[in-house]
Amino acid sequence: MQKDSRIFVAGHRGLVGSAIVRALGAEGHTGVLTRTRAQCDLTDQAAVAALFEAERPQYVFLAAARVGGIHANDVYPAEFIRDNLVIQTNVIHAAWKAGVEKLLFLGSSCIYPKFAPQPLREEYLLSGALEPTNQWYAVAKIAGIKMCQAYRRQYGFSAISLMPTNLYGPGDNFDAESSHVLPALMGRFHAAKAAGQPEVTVWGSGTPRREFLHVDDLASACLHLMREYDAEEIVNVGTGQDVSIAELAEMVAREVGYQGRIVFDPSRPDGTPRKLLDVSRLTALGWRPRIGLREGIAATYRWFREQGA
Ligand code: GFB
Repeated sequence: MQKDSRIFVAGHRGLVGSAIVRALGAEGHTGVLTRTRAQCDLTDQAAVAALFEAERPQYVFLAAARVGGIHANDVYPAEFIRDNLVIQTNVIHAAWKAGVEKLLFLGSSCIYPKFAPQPLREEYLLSGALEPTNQWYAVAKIAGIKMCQAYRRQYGFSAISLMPTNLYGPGDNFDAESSHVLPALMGRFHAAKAAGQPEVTVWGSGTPRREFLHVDDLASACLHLMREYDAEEIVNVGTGQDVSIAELAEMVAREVGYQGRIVFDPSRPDGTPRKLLDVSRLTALGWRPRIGLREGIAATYRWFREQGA
């Protein structure tokens, strides 16, 4: 990527896309191209084809997706499978047809089998059954990986796929029901502190373990691999360290300054017991995360309060 390359970031208003745009800007890229949904609906095949024909981007970061936490995945299965399949199919195909030099597709650590050995190595893909709550999203993401590999094999298209672990950071969705755990708990502890509530409920048993990566680190990994990596194998992107949900809740409560009780609601699903990525392939490619979880939570809470919460 040259500083003046034409670079399309699909999904630039989301957590990941906005971080990629920030990272490109910070590195002095002047040819960043974005479109809001009103300007180009990525589920509209003809609109996507027309955009690529008109703008002829050279590089594409495919960060547009329907995403959400465990509850949203579970209650909107049709939207999660349909929107993701359609968006990624439209963008990957149009990018290849319009002669894009390289495309980076973002998957998710939930593509791995629910009970795969830990840490999760890239070759565990399709070696077992998926976690039921997010199988719809996972199947769509797996189709995206396979599409990138198929277009590389048949057409020589430089499409690479990264599998990020659970992400968080500025620009996240803090809605109580549809969000991921970290912003959900941040919002809940913040509101409970303000209201003087004696206890806060955390979904599930608190025992599942998750690995959290700050989205600015993910964006840095995306830029690095767009420059340095060009092969069909998927690449995990994470920190290689995880915490239990109970530990995460303690960390978030401490940062927010909430001193009440933390209680667990076992009627809510736990999801996958553990999702820790093996990041040796990424490390061998010369990239490491920089933002620790404690520091990242503090920065995200500062951003959250700046939004007027
Ligand atoms: O963040 P989360 O929804 O992602 O949930 P997943 C992680 C864990 O936190 C689960 C627990 O064990 C939840 O039960 N948890 C506790 C909570 N309190 C809360 C809460 O208030 N909100 C939420 N959301 N969780 C998603 C997938 O799974 O991860 C997606 O469904 C995607 O497809 C994403 O892959 C990265 O890691 O369980």
